[in-house]
Amino acid sequence: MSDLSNRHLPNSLGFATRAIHHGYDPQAHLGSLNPPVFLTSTYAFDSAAEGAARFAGEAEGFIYGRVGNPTVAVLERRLAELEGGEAALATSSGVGALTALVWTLLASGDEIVADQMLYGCTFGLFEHHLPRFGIRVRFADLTDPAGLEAALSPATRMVFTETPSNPNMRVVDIAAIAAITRRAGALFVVDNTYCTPYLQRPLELGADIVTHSATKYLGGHGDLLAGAVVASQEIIDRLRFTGIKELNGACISAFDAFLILRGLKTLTLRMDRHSATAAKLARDLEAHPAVAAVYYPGLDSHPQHALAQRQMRQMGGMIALELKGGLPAGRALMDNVKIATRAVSLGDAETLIQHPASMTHATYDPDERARHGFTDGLIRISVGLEDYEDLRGDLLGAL
Ligand code: 3LM
Repeated sequence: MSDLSNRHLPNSLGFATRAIHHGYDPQAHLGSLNPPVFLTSTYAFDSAAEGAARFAGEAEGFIYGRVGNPTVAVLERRLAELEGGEAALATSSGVGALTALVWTLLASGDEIVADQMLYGCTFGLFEHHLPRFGIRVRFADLTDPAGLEAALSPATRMVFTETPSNPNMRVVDIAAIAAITRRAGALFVVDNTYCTPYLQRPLELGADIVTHSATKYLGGHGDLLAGAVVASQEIIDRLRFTGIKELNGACISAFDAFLILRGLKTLTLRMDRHSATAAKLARDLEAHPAVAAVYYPGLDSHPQHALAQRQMRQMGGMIALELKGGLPAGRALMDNVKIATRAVSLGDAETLIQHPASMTHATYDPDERARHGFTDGLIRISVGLEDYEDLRGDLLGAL
């Protein structure tokens, strides 16, 4: 989908400049600094023949809101540019992006190899639901490339990882996994929600597809749900004209696209601040006598610290920790905080604290939690944009 307001900036320009300007020309919209929100479900055709040509892909132009919208198109151009991909598709949620992907690109008999630790509903989709459609998911430790080699089969069509993983911050070597996946003739998908393209660009490291929950840092304000896929034009066309159009219908609203474009203007500032505050808090928490372990890639104690420093611009705003008192102590910590908010989701201005085993990752039963390697006592913090000293006082005081 394209329209007249496209403005291509040379990619020699910096990330922040492109996050603010790419893909929108105010002069094509009466000088409006911000993209107009096109609140329309459908589009008028000049003639019957022209409408037919648009449907056939032979003429430019929008046809129906489920497959495209001018405001959404600005967001898609901008996300593609920032991830270094050819094209992007915005969706109604992160899960909507994932189902568009698997319904469109896979068929019964195909296999996915996924890292052993995934966001709870991604795990639920993969482990509990895809088998009903004849798609098998093999889980492997993708922090070790040998783990992938062992799990590949002739039926492997897709390799999937988050890095860092939600919730326990495992870091996967994108370039190493991409090379093996390519040799196997499969597609490598990286969920880049935790990093955003400002901190990490998987496509530049050899991944084929990037997915996002744009609900998180891309939107940045906890006021919308959205997702995105960035990939080649060929894959995005298939996702748009099959995945969203005929399979899951998970199209984003123009208003939510507008809000994400607004969020992107401050993405670099926010990520700088989330990362700087989280790095300091991770160190403070690790030094506290009540804390058994802190999982944060910026810490020397993190098993993939050196890889994270190579692969990520900064270490991001997510921290996981375990207390010496286990789950009861974790619950007490959650109940004692006054500034941090007890809530799931992440990437908001507000610091959010939650208990994965009973909340975001309750889709893993106790056996699955043990098999996939995360503990009942784990607590996750999405470090917000509040003053560091206030957060430090809140969290250490609550401990
Ligand atoms: C959460 N995560 O609190 P939506 N990929 C990743 C994610 O973290 C998420 C999605 C995809 C959380 C949501 S839990 C009930 C709340 C790495 C979401 C899915 O469909 O936009 O929520 O994205 O960890």
